[in-house]
Amino acid sequence: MGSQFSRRQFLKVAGIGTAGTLAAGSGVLALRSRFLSSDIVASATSSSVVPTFCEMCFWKCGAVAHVKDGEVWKLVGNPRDPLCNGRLCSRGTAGIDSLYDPDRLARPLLRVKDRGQDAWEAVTWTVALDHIAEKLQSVKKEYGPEALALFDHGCGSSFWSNLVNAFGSPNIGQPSFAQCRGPRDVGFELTYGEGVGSPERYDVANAQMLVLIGSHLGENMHNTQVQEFADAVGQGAHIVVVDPRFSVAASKARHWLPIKPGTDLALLLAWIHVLIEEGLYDREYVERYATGLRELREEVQSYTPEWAYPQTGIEPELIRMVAREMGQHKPATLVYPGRHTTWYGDDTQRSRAIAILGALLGSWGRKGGFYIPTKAKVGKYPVPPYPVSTKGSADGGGSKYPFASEGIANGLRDATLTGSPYPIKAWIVYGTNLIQSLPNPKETIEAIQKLDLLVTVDTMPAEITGWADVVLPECTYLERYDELQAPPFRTPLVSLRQPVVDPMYDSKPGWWMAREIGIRLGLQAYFKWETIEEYLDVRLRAAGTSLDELKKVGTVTMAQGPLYFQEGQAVQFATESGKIELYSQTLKKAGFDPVPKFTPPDPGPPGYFRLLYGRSPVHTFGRTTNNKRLSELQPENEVWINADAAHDLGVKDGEYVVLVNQDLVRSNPIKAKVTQRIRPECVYMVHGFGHTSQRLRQTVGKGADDTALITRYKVDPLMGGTAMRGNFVRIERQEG
Ligand SMILES: Nc1nc2c(c(=O)[nH]1)N[C@H]1C(S)=C(S)[C@@H](COP(=O)(O)OP(=O)(O)OC[C@H]3O[C@@H](n4cnc5c(=O)[nH]c(N)nc54)[C@H](O)[C@@H]3O)O[C@H]1N2
Ligand SMILES: Nc1nc2c(c(=O)[nH]1)N[C@H]1C(S)=C(S)[C@@H](COP(=O)(O)OP(=O)(O)OC[C@H]3O[C@@H](n4cnc5c(=O)[nH]c(N)nc54)[C@H](O)[C@@H]3O)O[C@H]1N2
Ligand code: SF4
Ligand SMILES: [Mo]
Repeated sequence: MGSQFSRRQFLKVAGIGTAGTLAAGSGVLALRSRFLSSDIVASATSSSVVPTFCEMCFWKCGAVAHVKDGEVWKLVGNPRDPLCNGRLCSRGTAGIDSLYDPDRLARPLLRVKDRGQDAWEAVTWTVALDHIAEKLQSVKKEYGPEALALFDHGCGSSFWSNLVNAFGSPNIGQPSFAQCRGPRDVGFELTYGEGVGSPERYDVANAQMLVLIGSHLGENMHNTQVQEFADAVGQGAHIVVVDPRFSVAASKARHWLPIKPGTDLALLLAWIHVLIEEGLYDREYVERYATGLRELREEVQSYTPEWAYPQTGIEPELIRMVAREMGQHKPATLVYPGRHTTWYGDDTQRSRAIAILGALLGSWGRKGGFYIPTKAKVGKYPVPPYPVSTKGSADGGGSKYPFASEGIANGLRDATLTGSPYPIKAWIVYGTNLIQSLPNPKETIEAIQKLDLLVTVDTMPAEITGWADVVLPECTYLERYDELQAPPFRTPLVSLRQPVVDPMYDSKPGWWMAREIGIRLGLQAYFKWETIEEYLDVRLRAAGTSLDELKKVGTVTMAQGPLYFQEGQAVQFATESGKIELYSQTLKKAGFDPVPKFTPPDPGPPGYFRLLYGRSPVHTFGRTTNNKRLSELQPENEVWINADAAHDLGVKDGEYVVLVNQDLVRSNPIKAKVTQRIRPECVYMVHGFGHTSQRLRQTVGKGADDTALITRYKVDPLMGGTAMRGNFVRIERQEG
């Protein structure tokens, strides 16, 4: 894995301008060889080389910090860590500028005026934490413990969920579920009895054919996946990209299928049809492991490539050709399920169609498809059982949205707004900027106005902190211990985050805050550890390592389990039937389509363009746009407009335009990128710009915010996810 891979390929696939990026990572290779020969990594206190792991995005690559006179001057990849193979992306190396960002939150703040007005009093930690504990007690007394909700994202979440569960509330939601990977996970759970995990069990490195449905690998920069993608490209893998936009990935592909937005399910159903009708599926595999082929076949009978053509705009011959190629390369054909899948409202069903295709191709549990991951056996620190809520969760999971397998952040927002099924009166928001991550920010603000308490824990003055009653400044990932990182992966691993330098200003680690609040609420039994070192060491010893060892090496890997099914191996799937469910009785019983059905998307008003959004390789959402180095690489986003459409409007490449959505919300001026590389009925922009927080001085006002334009969203009836690609904008030229 990663062996064929060169940095040049990485940059090519990453599709980023070379000048700045090379500067950001130029030391990587030289340093890597030095590491491998000497293999000396010393501890935080005694030396200037300290291993930890990255938090510039959620891949959590092992990083090594070089410190001189108490200052971090270089971050590189930890060669021991299989999540990065010794290489960080440009965001990872730029972590230094997040540590030294002059706009960081420095001390605890209490609001002194109305919510949303930028008026604060700096207070001591004791005052802030006492205030929070008092408020939480009074909320509990009046409304019950369930009136507290947690919104969270990132590595330190577990300390906060421990606090909220111990308090007696089941209400926890992460935008990384119902605004992100939720539909995919649920679609796969319904089909295989389990999801694809994170990092995903995609065997990209060994895929002979890779079909990307939207997923813009190379712009979406999850490290090892992009490395493997570069390898696969280098080894001549057959790449197919389905995207209304000619993405970086599309530029590496044999076929680019410029699909009409929102019609992927029609294409997937046609592929299923061809695989079955032409007998291209893996008969033996399907017979052994799957159930429901006959019913599936009946359901997809009419979904011919000719039927799919007017829906998708993809020629029937091409649909057939790709299906046959899939059949040729099976089981090493990876129809890639993506990650951000909350698109059009039929998202769980679209993901299920991808799961069904994978089963027909025999790729689950097979080389070049979906490998079997293993997790390091890190122990749990013992806590007493959590109180069980008689009210159940307020987010609609398990009831209104029967198949949600994690908390639904927008469901908690709805409950706060409506008081139904019961009132929610306090929010703790840890490491998520809800104003930019939940659609229709107006609703988020209205919900906040119903609260008795909003606590935000952040490193930066993100928009959400501006609405808080109490702002708690967390020190950055380079200044703290944190939760251990032991994800299911090809090679089981465990990584340690440890302080590289002391916390700046009056900032503190999140684990410390959660514990301090817990103690004030009488919940010390749930935070029994005296020190964080003890907490970590107890857990690491269960995995056969120790805090001392990890402080030196950062990442430890364990023995790999079997990656693929053995020939003819019996497998019990965690579905109702114990088999892969091509036709889902579970869905049928619950009143949903047992095989996905296609509904054409709403075309939008005339004169309007469908608003699409995605990632920049050098930014993570809106959380890095204030980072000096990354902001220099990309200070603002641009809007991709089809050249013919732009010509009709008289819009020139590079000119600033304003986007006005169907509900008359206007964007900041945004630079037009006039190009043939996007279909004419849509426009595209990178998410995470157009910040409104005046305290984010590097980035405020630069570029436009897609979230503000996403005033409408459909909710996935199976799991509650918010589909965000049903908004339309017209393009207004600027005077002068
Ligand atoms: N650099 C960087 N990398 C990241 C992140 C980041 O912030 N920065 N975030 C990470 C996270 S949390 C996630 S979830 C992932 C998200 O990354 P992905 O899962 O790859 O995101 P998508 O939304 O699937 O991909 C956006 C692409 O979908 C295309 N698209 C839009 N509409 C349609 C359609 O109707 N059909 C098809 N076929 N394509 C369409 C767009 O043109 C765009 O190319 O990225 C991860 N990686
Ligand atoms: N319109 C639109 N909405 C989207 C998306 C989109 O593409 N478009 N993408 C969706 C997806 S895929 C996802 S995963 C979600 C992600 O959405 P979020 O979970 O909101 O993720 P971020 O935008 O990374 O927000 C991170 C917040 O954490 C703060 N932070 C950074 N480091 C730390 C730290 O060490 N400690 C603490 N306490 N805080 C820290 C940052 O300052 C920022 O305020 O958004 C979803 N929402
Ligand atoms: S992919 Fe980049 S930003 Fe994400 S954890 Fe790895 S190095 Fe950090
Ligand atoms: Mo995501």
